[in-house]
Amino acid sequence: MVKPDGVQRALVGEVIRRFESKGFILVGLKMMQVSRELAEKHYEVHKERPFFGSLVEFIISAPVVAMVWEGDGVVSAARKIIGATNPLSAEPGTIRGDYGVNIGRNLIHGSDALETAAREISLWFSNDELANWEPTIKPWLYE
Ligand code: DAT
Ligand code: MG
Repeated sequence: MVKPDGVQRALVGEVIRRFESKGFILVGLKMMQVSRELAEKHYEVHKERPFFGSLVEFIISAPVVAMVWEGDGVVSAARKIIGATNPLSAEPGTIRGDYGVNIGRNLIHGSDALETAAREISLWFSNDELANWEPTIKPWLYE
């Protein structure tokens, strides 16, 4: 999910480009203004953390772009493409490493495990918002 700062900074295309050119397959995409309820549910694991309140306020402060990507190892690969939570520690070449400086403005969210991804996809998307398709170039990406 491209967070409000990524959308405001016109980095949506850059984020999509990185995942597309890696070889992952886009199956869901929407811009949305997140409700407080969805933001709180999404970040439920962090509800006791001191930053929870400001994190929720930030996520609902402006539109985000939610996406679902498919492909071999996509969850762990996406975390690597995204980079460390704190952009100052994130390696150059990662999204956060290249574009961010502040942990509260780290541009993008990525699911951290398969089970989390399943939970988050069902939280953010209905089934009819997800495309079931195979790019014709798939044999050139996957053996
Ligand atoms: P990630 O987004 O890399 O999965 P996380 O799940 O630990 O990181 O935290 C969720 C978000 O909360 C993170 O993207 C930014 C914010 N956050 C995390 N730790 C923070 C901290 N110490 N201070 C302020 N915001 C923090
Ligand atoms: Mg996380």
